[in-house]
Amino acid sequence: MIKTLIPLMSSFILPATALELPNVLGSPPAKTKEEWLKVQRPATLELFKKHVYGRAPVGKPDTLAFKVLEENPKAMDGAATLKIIQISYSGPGGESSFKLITFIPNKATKPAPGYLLICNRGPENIDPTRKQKDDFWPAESIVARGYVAATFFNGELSTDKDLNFDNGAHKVFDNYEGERPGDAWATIAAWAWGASRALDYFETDPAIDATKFAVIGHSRGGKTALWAGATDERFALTISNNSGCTGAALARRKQGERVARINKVFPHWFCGNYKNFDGRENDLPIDQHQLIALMAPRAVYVASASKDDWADPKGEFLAAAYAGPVYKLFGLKGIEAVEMPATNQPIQLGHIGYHLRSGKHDLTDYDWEQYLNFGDKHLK
Ligand code: GTR
Repeated sequence: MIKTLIPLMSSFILPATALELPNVLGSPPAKTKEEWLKVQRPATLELFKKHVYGRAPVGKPDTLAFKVLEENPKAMDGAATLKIIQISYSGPGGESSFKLITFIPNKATKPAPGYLLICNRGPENIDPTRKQKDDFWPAESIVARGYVAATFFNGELSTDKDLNFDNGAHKVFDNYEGERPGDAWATIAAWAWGASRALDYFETDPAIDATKFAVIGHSRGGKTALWAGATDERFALTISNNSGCTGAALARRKQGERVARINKVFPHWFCGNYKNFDGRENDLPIDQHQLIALMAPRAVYVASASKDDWADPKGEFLAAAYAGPVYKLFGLKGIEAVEMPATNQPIQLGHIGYHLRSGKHDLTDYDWEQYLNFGDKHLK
């Protein structure tokens, strides 16, 4: 593996402690966007499948079906139409389904763009009746800005503690002879698969513009959003909120949560092969700046919180910055800086956005405000 000392952009100033990272442009480095798309992007994605997130056994299944469970054209005091869709699928292991909650702005005069939140918190955070409201999913504000507010609960695709992979999408599609392969998908990949199936639904709804959709998640949901954006090029914008280890943060910085720790406490999140890198971050064939680069030329946003050392804000920032050379191949701007911005000073110049919110590990109104501003540039 060819490693390059960063930075890779001539305009960049060397950071004080240079990390040795795999070249974001691949090996040998792509020199044109065509080379990137044809050779190095697929090769990079393959490395993440094989060593980190695992391989989904199926994309859009032939058995995928949508059923409207509830529809209310006067939700949110008339501002939105609420649709709760049951997304069901079947395969060798039987059938399963999950619920997609969708508020479509009524004032829209054309198919509306939107934000799909992968919810890793409880039902009270995504209450479709809106009796309970929470900053984690400010659906009213999203709708007021002209966007579809959509969400689903990750645990309906695969529970967040299940080590046997015996429910949801795993129960339906896992069909391995003998031992589970080291590159078999795990829960993060199953949640990301669910995000893609939600997008399949949006493609069928004439009130929704599925070509202008953001996928967003917080923490483990942020790791999932990045994987969804990497594996499904239909997502126009990918947003990682405080995703940390094996999300946006560079593994080789070895700050905050580390690979061995995440594999020990959450053995069901990543594929079996990822455990080969416990305590061996430098031997990973990829690092997380390359995951962010897989979004190019689509828009991507990474956000950190100042008191979230566990997620390594600086590692998240640098990964976003070091994805830049791939965007350059497309003639697009990235972050264009290697110094972290001050708190609450969002960088939204180009196709890679970043902010460091003051405060703790969370998804807040402040974060959403920045994501909606970024969406105004890239989704409208
Ligand atoms: C933590 C975990 C992080 C992050 C977080 C969350 O316990 O160490 O990687 O994902 O949970 O999802 O809230």
